[in-house]
Amino acid sequence: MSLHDLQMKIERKEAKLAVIGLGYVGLPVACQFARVGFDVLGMEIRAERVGLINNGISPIEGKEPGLAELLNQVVPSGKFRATTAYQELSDRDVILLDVETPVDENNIPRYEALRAALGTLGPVMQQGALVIVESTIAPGTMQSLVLPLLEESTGKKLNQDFYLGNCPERVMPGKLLQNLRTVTRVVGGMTLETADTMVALYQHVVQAELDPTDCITAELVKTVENAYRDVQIAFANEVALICEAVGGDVWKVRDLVNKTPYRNMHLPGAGVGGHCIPKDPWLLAYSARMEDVALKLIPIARLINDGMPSHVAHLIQVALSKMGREMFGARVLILGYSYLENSDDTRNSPSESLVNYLTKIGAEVVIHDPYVPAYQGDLFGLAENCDAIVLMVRHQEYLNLDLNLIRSVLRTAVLVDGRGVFDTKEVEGSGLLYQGIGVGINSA
Ligand code: SAJ
Repeated sequence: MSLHDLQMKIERKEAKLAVIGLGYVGLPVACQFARVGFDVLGMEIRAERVGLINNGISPIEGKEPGLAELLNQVVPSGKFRATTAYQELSDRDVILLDVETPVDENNIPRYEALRAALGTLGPVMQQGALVIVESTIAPGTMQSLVLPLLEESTGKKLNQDFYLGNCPERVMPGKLLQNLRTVTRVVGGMTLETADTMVALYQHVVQAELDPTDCITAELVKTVENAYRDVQIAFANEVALICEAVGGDVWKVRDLVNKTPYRNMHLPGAGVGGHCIPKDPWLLAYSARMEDVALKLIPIARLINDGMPSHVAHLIQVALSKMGREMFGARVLILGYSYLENSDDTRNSPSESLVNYLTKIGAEVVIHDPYVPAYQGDLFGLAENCDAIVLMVRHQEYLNLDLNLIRSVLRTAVLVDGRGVFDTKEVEGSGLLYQGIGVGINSA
């Protein structure tokens, strides 16, 4: 099939789609295309996940508005079904890859899932199919890994027997369906004609701008947009450390700096977690390293942000010592275990790092998080006989805490604020000692 014929089929929604990888990206993507009328086959290696999905049950944890309901529409309608059998890909016109692309402890990309998907797709892929990688990958991966693997596993030639592109996902847990609909997409094709055909596909589900370009640009845009955010957060964190040292208040400083035109100082805090920001800068840095470009800013920003949980541990130690207590044997209540406010997602959570630090130095840790089932206990009950309460995530439930009640149940009256949630004077007024990210002693 020619690219033109494929584009016609796509425009008529007659093209048969497949999504490989039914995780927090692939599943909503599959549902969105099925919702607008495409025949979508979901490919997933976890059989239990396939079973749940084919019974209209979403395996995605957490609140994803509309996803469970949408799944319950598209499965009974026959527009979407999941399978573990790769052979069923043989009649698919367009195949989207939404598999994990993590980095390892040395910050090297791990493409096992991507290689496996391409290796099993190859032998069954039909003539004239379009393959689109939506996973976030290091710039250059389409050319250096995806293309050769596909040509090898299919025995076919690019732009003669199949077409190839990269359209990085831009989803955020808690807003998966909304982001897929409303966030612009960079649509990278191995040829501009391929990019145009991809635009014809995404136009059916994306109500925002679609920017056709080449693959290297698409790979760069996704990793750069997240490295940009990471560096911005690291700058805010470094300013917070300065403010602590010189007796400033970073939250006031930030508000006033951002009144200056063209400034957008980000929020300092107890750390940077999640599935994107901690990983994508390393994907970008990997490509630079492969070309012997020595980076400084992007790696050091990662180290600054990864250092924030241990800085919170330091603030706890400082506060406890002011109250004549050691960290060893102290009982510390952590407020918030997810990586993001009002979310149950705990991936790469800064709180997990803090808990490890505190446990290592002999403190006893108690955790509360209204969104994470394992930690949904009674906050005030948990605070009893604690020597410090530490705010790590600005969940809405914590924004108006009864500080007097907290004071009355704590054994030692220490509050450590990792996200600039509390007013220092209010905290001190309730008899608690305040210690917080970016707030110097004199300014407290
Ligand atoms: N954080 C700060 N200071 C800030 C912003 C965030 O410390 O100023 C921390 C958060 O507490 C969290 C981590 O960084 O631990 C990540 O927060 P995030 O708001 O970036 O949320 P993510 O990780 O879900 O980021 C995703 C990204 N989207 C994609 O990769 C497609 C990111 O590019 C988006 O900017 C973000 O969602 C969003 O806000 O939409």
